[in-house]
Amino acid sequence: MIESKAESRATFCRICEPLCGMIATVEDGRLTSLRPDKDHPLSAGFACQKGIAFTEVVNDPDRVTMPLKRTPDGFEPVSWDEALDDIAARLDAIHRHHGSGAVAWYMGNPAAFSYSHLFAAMAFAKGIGGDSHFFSSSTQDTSSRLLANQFLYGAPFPVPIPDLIRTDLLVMLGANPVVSHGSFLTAPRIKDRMHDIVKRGGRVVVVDPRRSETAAQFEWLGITPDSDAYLLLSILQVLFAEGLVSVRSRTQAKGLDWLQEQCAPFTPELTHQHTGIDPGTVRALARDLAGTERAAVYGRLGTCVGRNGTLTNYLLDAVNLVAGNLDTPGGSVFSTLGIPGQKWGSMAMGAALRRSYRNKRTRVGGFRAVIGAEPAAFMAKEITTSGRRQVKAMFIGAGNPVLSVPNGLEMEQALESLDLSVGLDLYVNETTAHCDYVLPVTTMYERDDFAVTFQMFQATPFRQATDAVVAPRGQARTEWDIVVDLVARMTVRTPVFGALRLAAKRAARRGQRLSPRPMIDMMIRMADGGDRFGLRRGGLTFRRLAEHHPHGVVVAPNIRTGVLGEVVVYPKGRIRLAHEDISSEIAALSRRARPDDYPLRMIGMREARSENSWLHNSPLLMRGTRIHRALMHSEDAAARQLSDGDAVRVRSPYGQIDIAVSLTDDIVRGTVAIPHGWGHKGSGGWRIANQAGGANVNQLMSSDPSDVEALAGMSWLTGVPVQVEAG
Ligand SMILES: Nc1nc2c(c(=O)[nH]1)N[C@H]1C(S)=C(S)[C@@H](COP(=O)(O)OP(=O)(O)OC[C@H]3O[C@@H](n4cnc5c(=O)[nH]c(N)nc54)[C@H](O)[C@@H]3O)O[C@H]1N2
Ligand SMILES: Nc1nc2c(c(=O)[nH]1)N[C@H]1C(S)=C(S)[C@@H](COP(=O)(O)OP(=O)(O)OC[C@H]3O[C@@H](n4cnc5c(=O)[nH]c(N)nc54)[C@H](O)[C@@H]3O)O[C@H]1N2
Ligand code: SF4
Ligand SMILES: [Mo]
Repeated sequence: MIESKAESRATFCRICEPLCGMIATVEDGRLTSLRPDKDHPLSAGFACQKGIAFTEVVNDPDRVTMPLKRTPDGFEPVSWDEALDDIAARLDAIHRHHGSGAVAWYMGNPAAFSYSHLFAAMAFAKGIGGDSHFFSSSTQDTSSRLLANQFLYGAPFPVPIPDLIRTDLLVMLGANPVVSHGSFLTAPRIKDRMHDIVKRGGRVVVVDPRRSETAAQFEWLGITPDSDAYLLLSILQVLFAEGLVSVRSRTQAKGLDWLQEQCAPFTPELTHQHTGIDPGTVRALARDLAGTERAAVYGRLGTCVGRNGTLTNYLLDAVNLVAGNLDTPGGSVFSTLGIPGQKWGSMAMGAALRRSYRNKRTRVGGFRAVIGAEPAAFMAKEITTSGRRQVKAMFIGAGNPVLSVPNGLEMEQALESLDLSVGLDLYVNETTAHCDYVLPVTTMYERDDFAVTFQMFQATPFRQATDAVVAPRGQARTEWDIVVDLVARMTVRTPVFGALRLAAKRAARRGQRLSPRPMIDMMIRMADGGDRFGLRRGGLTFRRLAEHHPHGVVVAPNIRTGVLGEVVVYPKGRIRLAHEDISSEIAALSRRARPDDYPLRMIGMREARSENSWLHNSPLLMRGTRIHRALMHSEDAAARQLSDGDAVRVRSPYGQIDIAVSLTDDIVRGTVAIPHGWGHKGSGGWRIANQAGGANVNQLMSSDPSDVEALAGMSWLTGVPVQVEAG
C-alpha cells in the first residue's frame, strides 16, 4: 500500500475582499482541508466560516466538471472539442448576420477575484467588436461610487478609502463589515481594526436603518432607508454655515462656493423629515468631523444602491473634503500603487471614460455607460427588444443574474429566447440552467492568482501571489484558457482576436499555453516593493512573491497621503465640485414621490454564511435550520396582526414574494430587511441549495429604465417601497 502524503501550502482566500491567508492541505493531489494562516502578516490566523468551508465547494459532487450541453432531456456531458466547435460556429454565424452588437458578456462578482478571468472577459468583449455589449455586477454594486470619482477626480480609480489604521473617528454609512468583512476596503480582521479605533480613544459611528451586527458593536445612528443624501447635504450645510470649512479644502478643490449654494437649503431641520435623524445629532456629527484631527466618512453598498447613489457617493467625499479629512493621515485616503507614470495612465483612462460617458448611450433607456459596463438591470430588455444591436448570444461568467438583478423572472424568460447562451460556472445555477452550454471552470485553488482588483483598496499596502494549490478537478479550465481556445476556433477577424491567436500560436510553438501572467508580473515589478526590472535588488516579482513570500509581504506600514496631485487628473490636481449632473440629482431629490399603498421600505441584509447566491450548497454552511426570512419591526408587525415566524406576502409596485417574517426592535420603524441570493431552483444543479427554500427578493425590484439610478445606471436595491401582509 502506498502511504498518502499530506502537504501544506500557503495561499489565500478569494471569496470576499480581505483575501485572508489560508493553509491548504493537499493529499494525493486532492484538497482535503483549509485552515487560517497564522503567519499571514495581516489576517494572522483569522478566516471566516465561508473560507474554511470552501473545501466543500472544490470537492462538491454537484460541481460541473465536464462541459454540459442542454438537450430536451436535460444537461448531457460533451467533450471540450464538441462544445467549443459548436459554440464557435454558432457565434461566427450570429456575428456574420447581426454583427458584434448581437453578442453580450455578463461578468459576475467572483471574476473580480481572478486576474486571468478579468483579462479573459475583457479580451473577449473588446475583441469581438466595438458594438458588443458588456454587463457586470458593477451596476448592482460599485458603478455609482466609480462615477462619483470620475466627476470629482476625473477618473474612476483610485477609490478613496478610510485610513482605518490611523483614524480616530470612523463614520460608516451603509456598510456592515462585521458580516461582509469589508468592501472597497481590503482589511483582514476588520472587526479588530475597528475595535482598535475605540481602544485608542476614538469612535466608530454606524449609520444604518438596521442595528446591524456592526452597529451593535459600536454606536448606532438609525436612518430612514435611501435618505443618506439628505443627511450628507445637511452635514455640509452645517459645515458651511458654522464656518467649519477647512483651509486645506480651498487648495484641494475648485467649486466650493457652488457646493455651498447647492446645500444651503438643506438645514438639519428640513432634512429631519426625510432621514428621521434629530437635527442636534446632525450638527454634533458635523462638528465632530471637522473638529477631530483624524476622521473619515465611509460608505458602501447601502449608499451605492439607492435612487441617487452617485450623488450620495459624491456627497460622502465632499463631506470629507470640506471637513479637512481628505488625503490626510487618518482621513479618507487614496492608496496608490507607486507605479511611475500611473497618473498618465489614469489621465488616459479618465479622458476615454469621460468621453464614452458623454457620447455613448445604451440602446434600452438611453443610459450612459460607466467603466464601460451597461446597466445589468436592462439585460433582459436588451435581449427581447428587437432592432440593431439586439442581443442574440450571451456569455455569463461567474454570475447568477436571475437572482442578482432586478426582475429575475424577466431575465429567466429572456435567456430562453437567445440563439446562443453559454455559462462559465462551478455550478448549474438559476441562470446557467437556462444556457445551451455550461462550461466547467477552476476554483480559486486550482489557478494561480494575484488580487489585482483590490490592490488599491488595501488599508495596509500588501502583496501576495499564489500558484495553483491543486490541479483542476475533472475537465475544469480557467476562463482565460476557454476564451483563448474559443477565439482560435472562430473566424471573426478583429485586431484583438488576431493578436490573441498569433500569441497563442507562438506560445504553442514553445510548448506553452498563452498566459496573461506577464502583464501582472509587470505590474508587481513596477509597483511599490517591485524589483523595477532589476533596478531594485531583491524587489518583488510574481515568482518571488509566490515562492519566497508565500504568506505575502506588507510593502508599507501606512497609505501614503498628500497624493491628490498624483490621483486627480484635472489641471493642477484639483478636485472639481461643480457638475450639472450633480445639481440635477439634488433637484430631483425633492421631486421624489412615495406610492401610497406601499408604506414600508425594503433594504438588503447580508448573512455570515452566504456569499450572494452561491455558497448555499455547502453542508457546513447550511447546517442547522437556515430559513430565508424578512426582518421587520415588532410594532409594524403588531399593526398588521403578524407574529414572529408567520408566512407573509411582501409586495412592491413591481412584484411580490412569499416569505417568513422575523420580528425585531433593532430596525428603524417602517423598514423591512430581506437577504438576497435565495430562492434557488437551478434544476440539474446544486441540490442542497435547491432544497433550501426562500424567495428571489429581486422579484420586488424594478428593471424599468425610469426606476434605475439616472447617472450610473445602478439597480435600485435599497429603500424600495413595499407592503407586508399575512400570506
Ligand atoms: N458574508 C457575506 N459577506 C459578503 C457578501 C455576502 O453576500 N455575504 N457579499 C460581498 C459583496 S458582493 C459585497 S458588495 C460586500 C458588501 O459589503 P457591505 O456594504 O459592508 O455589506 P452589506 O451587508 O450589504 O451592508 C450594507 C448595509 O447598509 C445598510 N443599508 C441599506 N440601505 C441603506 C441606506 O439607505 N442607508 C444606509 N446608511 N444604510 C443602508 C444595510 O442595513 C446593511 O447593514 O459584501 C461582501 N461580503
Ligand atoms: N437585492 C439585492 N440584490 C443584490 C445585492 C443586494 O445587496 N441586494 N447585491 C449585489 C451585489 S453587491 C453583487 S456583487 C451581485 C452579485 O451578483 P452575481 O455576480 O450575478 O451573482 P453571484 O451570486 O455572486 O454568483 C456568482 C456565480 O459565480 C460562480 N463562481 C464562483 N467562483 C467562480 C469562478 O472562479 N469562476 C466562474 N466562472 N464562476 C464562479 C458561482 O458558482 C455563482 O454561480 O448581486 C447583487 N444583487
Ligand atoms: S472573510 Fe472572506 S476572504 Fe476571509 S476567509 Fe472569509 S470568505 Fe475568505
Ligand atoms: Mo458586491
